[in-house]
Amino acid sequence: DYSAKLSQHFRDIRLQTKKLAGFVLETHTLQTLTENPEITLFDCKQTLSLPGTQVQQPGTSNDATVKRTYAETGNVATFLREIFKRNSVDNAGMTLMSSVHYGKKYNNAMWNGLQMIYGDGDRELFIDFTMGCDVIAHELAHGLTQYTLQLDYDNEPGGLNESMSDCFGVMFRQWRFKQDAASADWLVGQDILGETSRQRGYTCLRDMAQPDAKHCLAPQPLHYKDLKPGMDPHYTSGPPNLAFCTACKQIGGNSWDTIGQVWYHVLTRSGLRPRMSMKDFAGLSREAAGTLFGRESAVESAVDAGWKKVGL
Ligand code: ASN
Ligand code: ZN
Repeated sequence: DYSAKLSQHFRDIRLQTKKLAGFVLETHTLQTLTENPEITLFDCKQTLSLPGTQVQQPGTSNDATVKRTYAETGNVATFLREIFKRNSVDNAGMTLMSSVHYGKKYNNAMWNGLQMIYGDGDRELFIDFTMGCDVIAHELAHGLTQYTLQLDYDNEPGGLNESMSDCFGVMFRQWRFKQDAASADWLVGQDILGETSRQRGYTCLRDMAQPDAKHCLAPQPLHYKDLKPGMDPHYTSGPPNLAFCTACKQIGGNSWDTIGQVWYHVLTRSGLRPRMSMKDFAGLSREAAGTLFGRESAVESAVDAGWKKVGL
């Protein structure tokens, strides 16, 4: 059954990824990357039981949430394939599975190690979480991290894990709406705030350009030195989010063609590094920028400036 399948999955995941790494390397040049992976949709019908009832033909469903989630998940798969030459989150064509209408007025969305899960929101704090295409990409990016660095979900690796999801989430939204890094808003979760949140002056969940701003429902610290052990990963992702955003804005143009490629390189070419520190990531991204764009290139100095801004 589902929960047995899930715990088995967690037991096997590191081993699986090691095997997968070999498989992916061998087959990499054979992959045509012309097609997206299969995308499946399940309806929890306001219950907490997973995965729920599978929806046939989700692309033409009368349920706007189902239809939107199917389409947006496909767009994220296209983004991964076209921009990063990646075949689904595991780079081996894994089916992307989503459950919508999870629970009653459920105020969250998540990746549980196997699939995406979306609540409808209580309409006060949040609305339907599938309304945010950056939210959808954020959850899928947790899958991406799971099949690459496998960052733990505490302290510095946890902050990096959350930051990866915000970076790829926002990058996806910018790609989707063809926005320039220099003029984009860098808000996370701007499309999922409820009426009460808006009335109280909040405009987003997080702001990667100003992580500590008053308009953030979940404000974050700006500097690495402000991080302490035991803090929530959604809080400690502030400094790496600001580093990424600063670097992207300094270069301008398509975030996904420049700094995004650097971040992806570190994420996918550093092996399994569950305990990676922020300092490690900063060093590896400076190196990757030099490798991909040249030593003393504009991209390398932008990455350097980003990390310096947050004290790394
Ligand atoms: N929406 C949250 C996230 O994806 C759920 C969680 O706390 N893990 O980060
Ligand atoms: Zn997350």
